[in-house]
Amino acid sequence: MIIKNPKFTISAVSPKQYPNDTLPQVVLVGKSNVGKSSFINTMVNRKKLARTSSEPGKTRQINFYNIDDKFYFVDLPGYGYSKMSKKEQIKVGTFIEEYLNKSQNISLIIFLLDIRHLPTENDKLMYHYIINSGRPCVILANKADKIAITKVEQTVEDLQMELNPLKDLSFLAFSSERKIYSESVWEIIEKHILTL
Ligand SMILES: Nc1nc2c(ncn2[C@@H]2O[C@H](COP(=O)(O)OP(=O)(O)OP(=O)(O)O)[C@@H](O)[C@H]2O)c(=O)[nH]1
Ligand SMILES: [Mg+2]
Repeated sequence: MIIKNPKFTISAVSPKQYPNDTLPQVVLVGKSNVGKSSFINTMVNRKKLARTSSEPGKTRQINFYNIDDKFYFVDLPGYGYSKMSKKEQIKVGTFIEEYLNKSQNISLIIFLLDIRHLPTENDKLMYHYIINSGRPCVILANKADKIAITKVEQTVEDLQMELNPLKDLSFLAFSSERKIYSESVWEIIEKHILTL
């Protein structure tokens, strides 16, 4: 295991520039407030590396975090934040699309859903975009701490039936509050960054 060491060396790359190296990029996508920035903080054991907020729309730019010179976590803004002006929503949408279309080094897309809610129309658009792009993807049903632990497995399965009835993608529960889920996600990340 190469990255289960909690003492990462982490640096943030200027959000306006895509890194021009060939390190693999592990990118977080999902609607606003679903927990993308918190996911990064949890995985690297830092409370305030990626900025989070209980208000949707916290992340407005693309942030790259260099993890030990092994790979980047890429924190994207969320989509579907209705309080954002139309102009800003379009700007954010363009950011996301441009990055996903142009980056040559994406080794894994981590797509976050909220375990408590059925996928939104925007989630479905994102799902189809990812499938059509052919990029590797894992889907996490986040905020699993918000439902009874006995219901987690069935709920994840229900979400998968809704979005991916062919079951050709991995669906896993996740929670930034509960460490128990991060182990299997690290395994998936490692597998993908090693095979790029
Ligand atoms: N209970 C619980 N709360 C969570 C979890 N993950 C994130 N949150 C909370 O959800 C809120 C939004 O989290 P962020 O990480 O800022 O969400 P984001 O997807 O980065 O949001 P944008 O930057 O707006 O796209 C914060 O109040 C977090 O503390 C989780 O697993 N469980
Ligand atoms: Mg964020």
